[in-house]
Amino acid sequence: MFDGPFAESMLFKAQHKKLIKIELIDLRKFGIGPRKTVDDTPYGGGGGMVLRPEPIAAAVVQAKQSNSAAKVVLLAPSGQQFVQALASQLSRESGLILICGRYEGVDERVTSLVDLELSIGDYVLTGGEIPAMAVVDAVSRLIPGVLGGAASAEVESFSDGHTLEYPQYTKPEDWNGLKVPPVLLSGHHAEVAEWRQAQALKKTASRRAGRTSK
Ligand code: 21W
Repeated sequence: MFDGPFAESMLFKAQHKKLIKIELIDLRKFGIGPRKTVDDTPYGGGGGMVLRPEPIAAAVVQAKQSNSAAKVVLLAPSGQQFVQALASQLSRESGLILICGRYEGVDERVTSLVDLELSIGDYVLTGGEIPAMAVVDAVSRLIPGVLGGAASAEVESFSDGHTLEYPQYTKPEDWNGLKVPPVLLSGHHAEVAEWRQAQALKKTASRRAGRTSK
């Protein structure tokens, strides 16, 4: 599941430049018994399977051998919502150990190994893998050198994650009668900057104020 996204341009280049290092650990390797069991039915009944604590604990021990200072993060639907400010904090850590739950979740005692529980939003996914990829992507792009020049400038001006982006335009100037705002063609940098700021604030107010239309 991780091979595709992590082999894609930005993260691939970042790994190649040794700005980030991604190691994958398959829990099955720490499975119990000849069947390499990693999950079982929940005590007290109910449906589904729950990940046992021992394989996860053994995997965390192995992961800590690469970096004993790494923060242990459990991706869980009940976790704290992952927002830009957290991405920024995590980008300053020396390493992260991301635990992805599957099935119906993980044994609660796993939380004794965990520094932080994160959710990427209030919707139900089938596992923590996609959330883990989202965390890796959002955190990696904040590590100096991961993004190219123009994009890293954008990181700085929108790092709060609260103000939405201003609208962007490229060629053609007139597309089916829809025209590029003249200020953007004017060459007046200060006016462009002012317009963008105003547009960003307008968009933020209309889209993040709980309205259903603009
Ligand atoms: C979905 C795990 C549902 C557990 C009684 C008590 C990680 C996720 C996930 C998943 C349950 C994130 C239960 C946003 C997500 C994740 C798989 C519910 C069943 N029954 N962020 N508990 N959305 N999802 N547990 O789904 O692991 S971060």
